[in-house]
Amino acid sequence: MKKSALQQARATYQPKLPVVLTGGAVEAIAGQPTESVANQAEIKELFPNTYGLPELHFEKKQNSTRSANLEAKPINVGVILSGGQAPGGHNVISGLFDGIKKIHRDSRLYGFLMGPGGFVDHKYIELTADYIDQYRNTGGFDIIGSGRTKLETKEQFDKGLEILRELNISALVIIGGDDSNTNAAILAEYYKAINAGVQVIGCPKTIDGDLKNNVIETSFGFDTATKVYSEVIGNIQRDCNSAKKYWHFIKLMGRSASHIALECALQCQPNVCIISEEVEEKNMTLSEVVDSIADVVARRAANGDNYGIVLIPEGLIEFIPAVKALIAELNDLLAAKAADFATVEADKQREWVINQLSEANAATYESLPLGVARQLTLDRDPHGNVQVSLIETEKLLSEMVAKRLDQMKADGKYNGKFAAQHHFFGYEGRCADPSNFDADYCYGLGYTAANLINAGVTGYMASLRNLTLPSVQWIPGGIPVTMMMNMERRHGAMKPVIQKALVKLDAAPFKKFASKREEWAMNTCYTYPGPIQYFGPAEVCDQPSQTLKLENQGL
Ligand code: FBP
Repeated sequence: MKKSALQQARATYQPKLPVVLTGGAVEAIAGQPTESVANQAEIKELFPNTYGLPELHFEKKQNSTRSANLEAKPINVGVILSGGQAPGGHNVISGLFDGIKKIHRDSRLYGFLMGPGGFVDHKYIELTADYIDQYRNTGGFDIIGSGRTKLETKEQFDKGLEILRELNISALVIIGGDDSNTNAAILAEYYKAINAGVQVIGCPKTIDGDLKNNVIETSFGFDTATKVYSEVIGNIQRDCNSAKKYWHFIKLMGRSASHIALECALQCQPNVCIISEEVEEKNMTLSEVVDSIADVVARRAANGDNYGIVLIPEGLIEFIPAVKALIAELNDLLAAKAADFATVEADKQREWVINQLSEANAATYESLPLGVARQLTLDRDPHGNVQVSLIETEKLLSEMVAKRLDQMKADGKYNGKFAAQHHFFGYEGRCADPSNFDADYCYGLGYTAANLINAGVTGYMASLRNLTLPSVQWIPGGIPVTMMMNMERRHGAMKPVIQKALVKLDAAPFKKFASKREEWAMNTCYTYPGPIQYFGPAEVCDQPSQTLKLENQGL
């Protein structure tokens, strides 16, 4: 395989491990027993074997001797990449590999191919040192591939156990987002209940940044993806400020939460950034969102500025309260009547849906542009989510803004020119070579997962804390997954799931944005973050995201 000059240079990068994990053996120190974030009684009943476990952190083993290490036994470990790609997955796997090899040089690592499906179908490869070396510090999940098969049934768990037994695997590491880690916890509980002798450990992955809480500071991939988007947004801002003739409507990935849009806004200072969580909190309608953008366009036009930048989170549509209520009813309806719906001819589906819905939701459904309404009834992903990345919200909003401006012009309230360009940034950020932050974070997560396995625990997520300090000072540990869970409605029934972290309107990142947005709307205050730098001074190369800095260190 031909390698670019950067690939070759990057291959030699040695991720910086927390100092605790370097040198001799470590021991897991247990904190207090934990409780789930909500619905404690229900979660406890569903997870009798893995509920209430203590948080763990690692410390260097006192008086660790070489003979203690010699007592260690080789461990065979399986690893799965689950869900959407996120920069750094390859480093989790290389950290895991190096970690289990350090525990015992005869330990072996097997990668299940194309996500959880490979586990169920017994498709795997052994990950050897030579193979892993080709992937160190690279983006992508192509080392073993990823997939969105949902691991949820007893049959799948039992089928997976067959291959684990065949390969003598005693621990499985699932690298995934909130849904995949929820399933990892269910699998851990099941294997523990049947005494299968298999530990299950999760790792927090998703560019969306919505798998985080008091104990998991961020998911990996968010840092790199937002840096890639911010580079390109910055470039568009410069183009925009040079030609001064377009309004750019930029949709950014993030299926549900608006963390990506908010982070890019903090990095780039655009004229408008919509935050879905605020739209929901203020109970805004779609037309009020449009009005808010048209208002900025008109006020800038009054100053002679017929150009600007609007950032739109891809999950927006689901946060407009009326649309949210509609989607909730559609989810239940399509789950309950999937067979009936499948028999309805394509041109009759709209009418069928309208007839089944309650009056209020039917009215919302009818008011949506045809393409958007149709998208809401199409197949969910295997976790039951509407595939919002397929809804062209950036075009929908700019068309509605153009109409609104026409009205305003007719009313004498706007006298400018409006020409729009549309962009969607999502996939281009998911497989970038990990930033130094993500390279270190991911390698450390994999290494921590190896130590959790060595500590004999199950139902834990690998964690690194103190992430705004230099990576050598990060604190490795493990968090019981049940601690992050609550009950939510999925596919028409209440299920235990990891609570998704949405943008908090009372937290520092949003407050900083809110305090600046009027200035950014009217003045042109664009910043240009430029491309990710892999080599050079730490203040350029090793900076964590603005979100993390603001969350950990405040305004
Ligand atoms: P994960 O939650 O699995 O990490 O995926 C997040 C994401 O990148 C979203 O931002 C986006 O909406 C979705 O995946 C796209 O999914 P797909 O890759 O299946 O098109």
